[in-house]
Amino acid sequence: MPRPDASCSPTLGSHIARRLVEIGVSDLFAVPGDFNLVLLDQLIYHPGLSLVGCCNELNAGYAADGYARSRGVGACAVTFTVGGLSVLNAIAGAYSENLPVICIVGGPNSNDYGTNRILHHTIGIPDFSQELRCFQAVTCAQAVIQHLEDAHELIDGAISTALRESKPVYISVCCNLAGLEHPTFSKEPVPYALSPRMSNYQSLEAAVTAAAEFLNAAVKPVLVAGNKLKACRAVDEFVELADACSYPVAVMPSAKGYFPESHPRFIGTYWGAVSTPYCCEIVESADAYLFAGPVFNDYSSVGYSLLIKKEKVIMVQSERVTIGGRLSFGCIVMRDFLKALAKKLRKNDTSYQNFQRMYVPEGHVVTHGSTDALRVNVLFKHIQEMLSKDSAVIAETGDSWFNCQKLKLPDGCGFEFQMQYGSIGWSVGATLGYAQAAKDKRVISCIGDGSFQVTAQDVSTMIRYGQKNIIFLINNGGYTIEVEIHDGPYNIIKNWNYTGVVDAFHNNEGKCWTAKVRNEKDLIEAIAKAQGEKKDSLCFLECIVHKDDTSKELLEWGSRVSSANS
Ligand code: TPP
Repeated sequence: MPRPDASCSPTLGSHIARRLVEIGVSDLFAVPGDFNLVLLDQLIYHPGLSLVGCCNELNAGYAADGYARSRGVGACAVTFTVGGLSVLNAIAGAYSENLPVICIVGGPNSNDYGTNRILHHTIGIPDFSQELRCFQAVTCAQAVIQHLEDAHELIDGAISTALRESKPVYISVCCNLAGLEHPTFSKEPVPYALSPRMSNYQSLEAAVTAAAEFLNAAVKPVLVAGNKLKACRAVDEFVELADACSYPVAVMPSAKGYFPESHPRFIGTYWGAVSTPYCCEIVESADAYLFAGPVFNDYSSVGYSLLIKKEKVIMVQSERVTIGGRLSFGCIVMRDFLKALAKKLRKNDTSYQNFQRMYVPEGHVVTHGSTDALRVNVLFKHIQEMLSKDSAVIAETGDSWFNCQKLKLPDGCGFEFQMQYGSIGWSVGATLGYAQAAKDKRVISCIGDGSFQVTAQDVSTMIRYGQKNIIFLINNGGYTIEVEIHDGPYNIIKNWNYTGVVDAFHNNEGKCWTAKVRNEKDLIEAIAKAQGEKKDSLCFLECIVHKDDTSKELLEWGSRVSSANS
């Protein structure tokens, strides 16, 4: 395959590559197709950009999502319509999770636009806009590059919108243009900068004064972190605020990992009836609470059963602050607000002292003999012991949500799950992408058997690229989370020989080790091996548990979500 010549002037494709590298992308998750081949040549010619070839586009999209969670931005490249519609679900997930993912599609020849030709890979009608129309619903900006003259502007516009909005964008590049030069893709580095978001000063001052008055008058105030904190780049400012006011601090489930769990005032996850013990009581009995970047959906609100009163709440959203359900201030950047508020709050220890006075028992997992059938809580007790600043946990939709939520994260340990979108199979691609971005961490993924069956293939990509993730495949024989919401015969799945599947992917190329774990003894041995002799291999541990072995939180949550659905 001829590569572009180094002496060549930059092309449309190499301009995109340069921009990706400038914003922090060094791995591109891709599946080739005839509409994107020349584009891929141009992209991977850049020495700073490596191609990670995926088994399918859905996983390439999930990988870009996982990558963006660690690096702040991710990218994938697919081919027209067959690739585009396959990656769509992952891009919708990235939208729901506020992740800037640059989705690049190799599109039709620019000379075919405006004709009534019928192209392959379409549904057989002379309309090339079908893919674009689908992406309009799940991206914050779309650029269809049909001319070289405006390509520079459209590409830069789309990429900067993705970063500003923290949402995915769609860039379609006509296949005949990808390798062409244009003076705007100049060789000289043209600085690429984003204009920062700014608060309206008067609005900010008024909001901070009103919020400080509200909180300083409270006896038992608390702070709660929501999942938009990260997309709003306000995680550090939230911690600063917590240090300044000394209130107890909780996180909503999707914000786990955004606040140091070793912090003396951390009280756990606020998730209504399935919160960390005593956390719900502390939050809901407070006389004032500040939520920073929350999303209250049916899942995070446990079927809309939270007891939050709007008169008591300060709601801080990305550009708006609402106090007590009556005062609402716009044009305020969350980060600016939290930073300014930290300077105005008086320290208030009462609320935290109340919490400390309560007896908060540490749960102790009962072990039942090391050769008895493995129990889920025994499994997670051992996963807990594996965690350090050098690990990151990826939790798939299912009972893993609840079991992983209860893990105590050491400082620096990553934690990711896809709670807003909850598309099963996400974690396989996300693990691939996260591990590619965070080479300093060993990724520990907890994946149910049902979810794994959706996207399993890309474990082979992890092996191909030398990743050393540890995957706990939890084989409980079915869709247990669905069982707890509403049961039926459809929740039972075909049992696979999961280690056999991964051994087949391995095929003696690369480093991979698999084991079946049936009891605590097997588990202890397998973890020791994964962390010792096999520390440089991808380790896949199929943990076989009883089909009804679930967390108590799933039982509670399932019945509440189920009644909200009926
Ligand atoms: N299809 C997609 C793409 N996403 C979904 N969330 C669902 C269907 C519905 N769904 C949610 S969880 C789930 C299903 C089918 C089952 C997950 O089962 P498993 O991965 O085995 O985890 P477990 O509940 O057993 O812990």
